[in-house]
Amino acid sequence: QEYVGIKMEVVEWSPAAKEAIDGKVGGRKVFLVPATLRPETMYGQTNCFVGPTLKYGVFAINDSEAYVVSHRGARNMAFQGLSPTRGEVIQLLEIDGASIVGTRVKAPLGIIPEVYVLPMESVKATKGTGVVTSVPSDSPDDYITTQELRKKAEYYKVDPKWLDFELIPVLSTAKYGNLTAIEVCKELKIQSPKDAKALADAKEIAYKEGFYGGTMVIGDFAGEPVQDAKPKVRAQLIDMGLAVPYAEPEGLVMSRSG
Ligand code: ZZB
Repeated sequence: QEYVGIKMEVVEWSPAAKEAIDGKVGGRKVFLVPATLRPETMYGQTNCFVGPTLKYGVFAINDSEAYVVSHRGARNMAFQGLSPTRGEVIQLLEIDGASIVGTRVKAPLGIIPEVYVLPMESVKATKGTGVVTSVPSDSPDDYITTQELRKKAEYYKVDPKWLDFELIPVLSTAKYGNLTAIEVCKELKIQSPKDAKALADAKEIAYKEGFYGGTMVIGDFAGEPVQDAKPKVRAQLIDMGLAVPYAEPEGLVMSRSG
């Protein structure tokens, strides 16, 4: 799978992360790096997600930058030019997902320029980098999870102010209008992140409708079909140094080597 890794630069660490990281990154800029297949939706980022029970590492990419990703993500990156020595990772420290929550990061191309890191229990350690950027206008998982966090902020240990945002229309489709995720969740009557099966269906529907039937309503390619805008936004992000190409090895290779 050809993802893009979005470089979400840390602006302010949560107190727990600050304590863990202090003195260990050697002056490097640190980025959370979610893998996405939907670069054209980056205008609508409202937050970032990590798995609260997952382990992450802060990995040196070179002398000036470090990325927060899963160990698996870092290992893949090390074979794609994203490490000082090919195939070798340099982990500066390990950190729990739960401690990263509350960190403030930049959202490249985002209408909301800085967003918070929030917990999402369904983040898979076995996919991408284990970090996810959230676009609740177009991703049913992101929409339902942010709604759930709002309802039970105390339980999830999140400050309601981290969720103080509105959805941003990014693309419009004839069938669902310009907030596809809300409409698809309504249609499938999805109430909770625990409706995993329905959410998987919703993702499929939202993805297809957006890609084949969507028109951009924001950004440099407003008015263009999503299919045309997607590679252009991707290239723009990479050219601006705001993202890096990130490929996921397929099937056999990964299942054999872990
Ligand atoms: C931003 C975004 C905007 C995404 C959207 C989707 C949508 P796929 O097709 O199943 O591979 N993702 C990435 N890594 C993980 C992970 N470890 N655990 C859970 N979710 C993850 O899905 C790729 C998408 O799943 C990625 O693209 C990422 O969210 C999420 F409007 O990034 B996406 C209808 C989907 N819309």
